[in-house]
Amino acid sequence: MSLILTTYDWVPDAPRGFVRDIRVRWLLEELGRSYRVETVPSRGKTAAHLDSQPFHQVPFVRDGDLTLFESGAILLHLAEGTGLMPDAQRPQVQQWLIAALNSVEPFSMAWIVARFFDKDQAAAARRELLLRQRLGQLQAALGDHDWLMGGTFTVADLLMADILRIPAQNGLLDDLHGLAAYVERATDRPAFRKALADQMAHWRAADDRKAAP
Ligand SMILES: N[C@@H](CCC(=O)N[C@@H](CS)C(=O)NCC(=O)O)C(=O)O
Repeated sequence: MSLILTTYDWVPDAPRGFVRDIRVRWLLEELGRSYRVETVPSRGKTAAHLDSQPFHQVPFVRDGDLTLFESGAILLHLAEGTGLMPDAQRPQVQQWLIAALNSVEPFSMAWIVARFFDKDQAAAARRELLLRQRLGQLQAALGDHDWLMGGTFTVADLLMADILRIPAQNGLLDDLHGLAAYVERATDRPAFRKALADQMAHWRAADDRKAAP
């Protein structure tokens, strides 16, 4: 059965390519699962939206009778029983996926908010130091391996790499060659490229709808 992925009906330029439905699109492409996209209004948020996502955020999915929000929970659900979460490594994959969400993304988000939203240079510098420390630790943990599980790309890599995209694009991995190569390796995968192209096409179609008389 086709899965329904819900994202916003429109967003401004800056978050395009980074709205978190990209993670779900990416995994669905990796798995070769078909899906269709529905939208909720980004402005004038609705009660119906709140029924599926209690924080009025995206993404959320409907998979048969199941409605799920939180990108991490969606990824865990979809990866279950697939090669992206091999049975023998399931606890460690879950560990790394939660580390991405809980030990890396909050540091990245705190820096993003200080730098790009609050435009508070002093706070951004402090947040950047803390984020750089976390990124260095992550690179050390990755060591010489291609992926967090060693030789196998898993859903934990998908999420970790997605979280690292904004720091990478803003130069924070320039001195962390191993981690930079890791992000490049992940985002060079055809499934990521397709997911990104599809998300960008979604926003272009949204612009066209807005411009239509
Ligand atoms: N922890 C949530 C975060 C979701 C989230 O922050 N979504 C953003 C789009 S990428 C959003 O909906 N922002 C609007 C808002 O927070 O009101 C998840 O991973 O699904």
